[in-house]
Amino acid sequence: GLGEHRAKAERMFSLMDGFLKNDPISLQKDILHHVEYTVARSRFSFDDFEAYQALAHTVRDRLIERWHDTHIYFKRTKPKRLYFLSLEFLMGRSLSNSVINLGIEDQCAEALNQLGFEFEVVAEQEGDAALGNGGLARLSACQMDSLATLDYPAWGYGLRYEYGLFRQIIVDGFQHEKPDYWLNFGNPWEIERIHVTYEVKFYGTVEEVEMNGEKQKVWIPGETVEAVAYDNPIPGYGTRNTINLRLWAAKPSSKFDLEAYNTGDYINSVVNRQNAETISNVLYPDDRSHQGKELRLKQQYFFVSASLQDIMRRFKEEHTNFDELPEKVALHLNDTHPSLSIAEVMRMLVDEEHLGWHKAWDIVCKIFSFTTHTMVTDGEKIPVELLENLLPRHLEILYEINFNFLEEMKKRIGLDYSRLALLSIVEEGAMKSIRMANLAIVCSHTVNGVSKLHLEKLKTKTFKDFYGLYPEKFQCKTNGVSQRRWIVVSNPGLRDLISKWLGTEAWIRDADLLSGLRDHLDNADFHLEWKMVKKVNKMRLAEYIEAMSGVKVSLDAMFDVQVKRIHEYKRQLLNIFGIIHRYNCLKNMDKDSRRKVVPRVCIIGGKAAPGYEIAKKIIKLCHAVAEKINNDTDIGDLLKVVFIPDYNVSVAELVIPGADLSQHLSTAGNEASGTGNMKFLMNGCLLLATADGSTVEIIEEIGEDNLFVFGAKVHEVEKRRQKRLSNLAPLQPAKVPLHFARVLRMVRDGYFGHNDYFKSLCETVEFGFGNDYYLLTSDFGSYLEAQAAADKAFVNQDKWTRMSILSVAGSGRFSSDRTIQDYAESTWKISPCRCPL
Ligand code: CJB
Repeated sequence: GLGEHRAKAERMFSLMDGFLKNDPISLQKDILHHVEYTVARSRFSFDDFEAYQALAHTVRDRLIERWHDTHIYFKRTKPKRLYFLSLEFLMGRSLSNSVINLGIEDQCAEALNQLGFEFEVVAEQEGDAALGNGGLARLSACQMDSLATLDYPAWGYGLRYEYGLFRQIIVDGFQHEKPDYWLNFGNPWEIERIHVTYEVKFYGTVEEVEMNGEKQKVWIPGETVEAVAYDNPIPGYGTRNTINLRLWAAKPSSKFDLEAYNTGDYINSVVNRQNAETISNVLYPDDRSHQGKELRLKQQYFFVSASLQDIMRRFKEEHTNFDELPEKVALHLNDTHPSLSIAEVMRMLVDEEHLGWHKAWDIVCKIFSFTTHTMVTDGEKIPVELLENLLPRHLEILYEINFNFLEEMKKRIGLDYSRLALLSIVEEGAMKSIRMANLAIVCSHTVNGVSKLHLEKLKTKTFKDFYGLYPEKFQCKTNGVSQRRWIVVSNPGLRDLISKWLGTEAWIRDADLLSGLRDHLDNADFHLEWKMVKKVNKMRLAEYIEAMSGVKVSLDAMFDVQVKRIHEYKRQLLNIFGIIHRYNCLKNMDKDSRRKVVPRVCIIGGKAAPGYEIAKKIIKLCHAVAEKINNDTDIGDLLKVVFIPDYNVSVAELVIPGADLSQHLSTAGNEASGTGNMKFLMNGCLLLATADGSTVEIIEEIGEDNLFVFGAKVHEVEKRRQKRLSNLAPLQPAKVPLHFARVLRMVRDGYFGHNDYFKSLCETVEFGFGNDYYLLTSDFGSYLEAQAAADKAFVNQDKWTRMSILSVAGSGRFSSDRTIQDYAESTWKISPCRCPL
């Protein structure tokens, strides 16, 4: 039984005791010690939050111990290291995850219990670390978990934003943004390294000097800011390895504005010092568009400069010859955001180490790899004007990289200037700018897409010209998520059930073992337990919904969830239109037919970028529709609509396990991968989705009978867009399906109020206006069919449960462990380096 496996796992983990012991008594002693000496409360009187703080510090001590051992071991064995550079990490909470990865969950629970506390309640006290926007940032977090678990000698580098992603408050159905004061109550999961600091320079001029008879460029910077390291230990599961996520914070440099001090302008110089800190102050909340903001550029360079100084220092401690760099260092660019690294490494090697341009370039091209996360062509650009002022030497270097690249291209493809213009790293035109993606592609040895479909689009559209030149660079590493976070932490009931029926917990390190669940597909007891687990999770979610929104929902209803950032391409609007259509159908039904209807709770959640008007209107529409439907006594439990505010990692941990059905509605060809779909899959929630991004591979894995696929396929989307445009004039309302037209009219005519406000939203799908770029009109029919198929399947609970089991059984491929192993072997060329017990 389960007890046995747990006991075996615990024996394995107890071998990992260090100086600090992990039995309940020792843990309890340490908790009380921290209550008194860290939290400074009396051991006879402390509350849940203080218990959380004390436990967190107790766990932190153990993390530090392992983290130390791991780094000493890496130092001794000098493996090739991976440096994962990302401006965003969505770590969420750390307590449960750490306790599970350390293998001390039961011991901690027992220690707390005897003190009169409950682990679950204590864990709820923790706030989220939300230093990222959405999928890209959460992917980084899952990948860190996998890197640690698989014993890879890796470091994560990022920024320690004082304010993470904004908190979403809903007032009258409108989104408001409030700052995320996540550090206000201290952060036990980080270690401040006051002695690990670097100077980061900005502005100034470039001068040419003579050095050993040669002309050499020197950058004379104008401003200096200090970067201070904050280390966040990342424990692996079932290993002693605990790797580091090093986040930088900006502090005023002691050298800052000495001049002003000396001239006696004391007050002003102190006030000016505050400016330095603004660099790492706040995360930019619009994912996927960071164009032309100086502060954002400053953040990027601050991050890049501090990280690379740290990396080079470590390299130089162990090696003397830069020829060894490619054998010892892999630098990974998580999207284009850290691409300035390329120019910075060149500057370090050429200006500071005097390696000579060609030698430096040769080395640089061997150390970088790049993953792009988007389907759009028009990527990140930095205006030359900004660079010229902020980083003058880097601009020169970028020009030189581009000059050499274009010279090489002329030799390869001839003087085809229109092609050369497309390849160029520098974009000419009204606003001259640096194309970060082109830079990253030219310099990286590998360019990764995040799903097969994404890679295909990169090759044939987005980076077609580059693919022609460097076919071998382009690879696919389909995304994955960590089963530790998305099953073990968030769904303990399912974890126990899986372990019991597989007879092992080994799937927590080897997700492919989940396929073994298929052996029990027809077992009635297994079915019964499976349904119980879902029921309990639905209860948890229902309580949360009632607490957040006051809406009481029936557990017999199908819990239908769409949670993700709000974007037009993700088509939350299609979901809302579907809900309105469902409402219309219910209103027109007689009593008899109504009895056969599957009740639904439609749950939507997600944040809109503060400046994204249409996305904000979608949120308001969702609330307006909910208000109407939820208050219609004629409808009752047959249909409820709920908007979950402030969707974040910890809300996801609650919502995903409680979902029966989840929606992934992006117009095919727009979602590079999607990772939410994988989390729902792992939690036995059925998918209703377009054949986009990684969903295509989910279909491959579980078969199209086990989810509800709808909508235009990628190759059909272009044709339909063309067709749609040819319908433009004269307007042809007859081409719009009747149901769609009716729903649209209701919104437009004010059935849900606020018709003026919703006008521009409606126009996005209307001909002659937004022209329905994302094809809601043409996908609506097949969307409703897929919804009907889901209703039908839900009636047959046996069939539904089978589909649910097959979803989990087929989710192994979507573990980030698989992704990371693939990256390690084929892109980074790093090997596991397991710290001995
Ligand atoms: N992604 O979250 C973001 N932000 C961006 O700026 C660009 C892309 C997402 O990255 C995820 C991880 O690769 C993908 O699964 C998702 O499709 C993509 O939108």
